[in-house]
Amino acid sequence: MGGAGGRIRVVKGDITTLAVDAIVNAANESLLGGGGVDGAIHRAAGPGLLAECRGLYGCETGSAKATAGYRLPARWVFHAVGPVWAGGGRGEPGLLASCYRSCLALARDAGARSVAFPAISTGVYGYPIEAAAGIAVREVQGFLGTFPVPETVVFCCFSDRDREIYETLLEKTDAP
Ligand code: AR6
Repeated sequence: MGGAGGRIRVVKGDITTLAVDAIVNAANESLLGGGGVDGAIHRAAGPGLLAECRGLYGCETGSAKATAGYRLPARWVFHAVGPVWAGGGRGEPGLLASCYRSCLALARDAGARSVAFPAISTGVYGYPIEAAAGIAVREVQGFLGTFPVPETVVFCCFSDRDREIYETLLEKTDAP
């Protein structure tokens, strides 16, 4: 679905199956695994991923660190730590935006041409999906408008409802 000159797509499915250069993980500060998309990525990538993560010594909320993809189709995993939703008054929007920018900068610096994002913070961490998707779309469009790499970004949604929210946002922000 359109956006930033056709460089943004929305899909519904399991991010671990996507044949993109990099997938983003919605991790926690320990970077040592968990549930949700984090659990799925570690299961699909195999034990090499956890071993590499142990050497990263965690990651601050609002930032991201890169590893290899191991058994995943993706060459890299960018482990982003989104904020826990606490009502919106504790800097959550800025921290979430910073996650997206950090991952996009990792993609640019690694030369990752395609990157897929899950809806960071909107599961266990409780960030309302409409607000989180708005931040995701704004940050990705801003970055793609500034840098040629990554060439394409995929928003990988886990439900039809989430997919519709992203598609509606992208239709609204599409250039006429
Ligand atoms: N592919 C794509 N999206 C997925 C998948 C998948 N395989 N599985 C879940 N989602 P969450 P968070 C969606 O809870 O809110 C972990 O324990 C899910 O439906 O995975 O950032 C970490 O270790 C939701 O839309 O991440 C942290 O402790 C989105 O991914 C904590 O959860 C994010 O949900 C992070 O919480």
